[in-house]
Amino acid sequence: MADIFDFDEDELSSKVKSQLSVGIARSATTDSFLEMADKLGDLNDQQQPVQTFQKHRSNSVISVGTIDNRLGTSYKVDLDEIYDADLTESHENSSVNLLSQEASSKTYTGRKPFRKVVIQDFEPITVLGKGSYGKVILVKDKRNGKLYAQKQLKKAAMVVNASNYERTLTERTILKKVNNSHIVKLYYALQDFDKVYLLLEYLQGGELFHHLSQERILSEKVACFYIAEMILALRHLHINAGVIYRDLKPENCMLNGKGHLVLTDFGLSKVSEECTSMFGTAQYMAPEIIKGEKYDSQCDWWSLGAVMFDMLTGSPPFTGNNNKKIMDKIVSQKVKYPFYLSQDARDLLGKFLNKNPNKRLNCDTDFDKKVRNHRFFRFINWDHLINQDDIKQPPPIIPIITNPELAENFDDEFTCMRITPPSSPIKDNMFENFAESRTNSTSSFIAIKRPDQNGDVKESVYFSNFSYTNESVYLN
Ligand code: ISQ
Repeated sequence: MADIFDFDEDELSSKVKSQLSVGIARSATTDSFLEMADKLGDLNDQQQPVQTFQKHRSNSVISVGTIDNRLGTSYKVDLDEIYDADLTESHENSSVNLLSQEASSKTYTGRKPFRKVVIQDFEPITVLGKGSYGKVILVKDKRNGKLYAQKQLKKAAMVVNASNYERTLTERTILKKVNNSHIVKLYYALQDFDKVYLLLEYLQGGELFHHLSQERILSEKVACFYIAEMILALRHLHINAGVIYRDLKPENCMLNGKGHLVLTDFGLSKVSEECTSMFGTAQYMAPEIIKGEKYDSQCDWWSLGAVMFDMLTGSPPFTGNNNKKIMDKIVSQKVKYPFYLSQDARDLLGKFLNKNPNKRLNCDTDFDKKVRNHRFFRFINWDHLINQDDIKQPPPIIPIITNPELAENFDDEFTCMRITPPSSPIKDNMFENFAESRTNSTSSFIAIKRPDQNGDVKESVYFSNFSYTNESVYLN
C-alpha cells in the first residue's frame, strides 16, 4: 500500500505548474511568496474570502510568531513530510468501501478514488479526558463506525505558546514512526481553521490508575505484569525508535480493551541519545535531569522505578508540597521502603532508583542478564507476554466494556462534559493553494484569514507539514 504516500515534492510541484494558468503560482519562488500570497488573496477574494501569507524560515527551523508579527522565535523541529492523498490521487489494485457523506456507498475496485479525510468525518461522542494539551474526545468515523480518541488543541494556543506547538508536532512525528502494541497508535493528524487534531487508538480500558482508585495499591503479582509491559514499551522506544520517553507517569499508562498496558502522550519525548533540557513530571523525574546534567534513555528507567514504587505503595518515592521540595529530595534523599515491600521488590526498586545513571539498571542492555530472570518477575513468562498470549499470560485486570461508546472506564468528570463542535473545514481549493505555496518556499506554517458570520476577519495558521494518514486505515 506504499504508493498512497508516494505523493512527492516533484509531483506536487508539477501540480503547481499545471495551475500556472490561473496565475497563482507563477511568481512562487522563495523570495516572492508574499507577492504570490497577495495573488492568492486576490483570487480568493473572488472565489472565497481568504488571504494567505507565508512565514519565512531556514531549512528545518520554523519561525514561530504571532500572525501579525513576522519576527518570531526559531525552533528546530523534525521536518519529515507526508501528504494526504487527495481526490486527484488514485490507487492501483485495491478495493475500498467509501461510506462518507460526500462519497456515496459504493465499492470501488481497481483504481481507488481518494479524497482528503476531514475532521467532519468524525462524529463526537463523549469527552474522555482533559489536560494541559486540550481535550481528548471519543469520536466515531462516520464512514465505517470505527472509534478513535481525538486529541485536539487550539491553534491559537500553539501560536501563543511555542511549547504547545512543539509538543503537538513532536507527538505527531514520534507516533508516526513508532509501531508497537504498547504505544498508542496514531491514525490521522488533521487540522481545520482553528484546531489541530490527532486521531489516536481508543484505549477502552482507560487509565491504569482508574482501576486502582479504591486502594491505590497493587499486589506485587499484579504490578509485575504492568511493570513488565512498561519495560517492553520502553525497550521498543529506546532500541527500535531511538526515542527517550521522558514523561513516564501513572496518567500516561492506559489499558486497551483486553487489559494490556499502552503508553500515551508523547509530547515530551525526544528523538535523541543525549539531552539537557528539563521536562517531565517532578515526582517521576530522574536526578540527572533535575541537576541539569546531560542525560539519556537511562532517565526512563528511573521513572519506571518511581512508577513501580507508586503502584506498590500508593505514592511516588519522593513527595512534597511543591516541585522544589520534591526535586531537592530526589537529588539528595535516600529512598525509604515501607516494611511490607518484599525483598524482591526492594531489590529491583533499588536498581532502578539508583541516582547514578551509569550504575542504574539498564533494561535495554541488561534485559537477558539482569531483568528477565529477576525474582520480582517470577510470575511472568516473558515469551507469552511478548506474544500477547492472553490464555497463558492473562492480564490481571480485564476492563468491563458493555458498549465501547459508553466510555465506562473513564471518569464521569470528563464524560459529562460538553463537547464543542469542530469549526468549519478549510475548503478544498484553499488547501490546494496552501500546499502549492508550501512547495515553493520552505515555510512550515502559513497565516490564514477569513471573515466570520459578522464579517469580522478571523486569523489562524495552516500547518503545511502536519496532516498524516496511517496506512493501516486502508487495510480493513
Ligand atoms: C486513548 N484512548 C482514550 C483516551 C486517551 C487519552 C489520551 C491519549 C490517548 C487516549
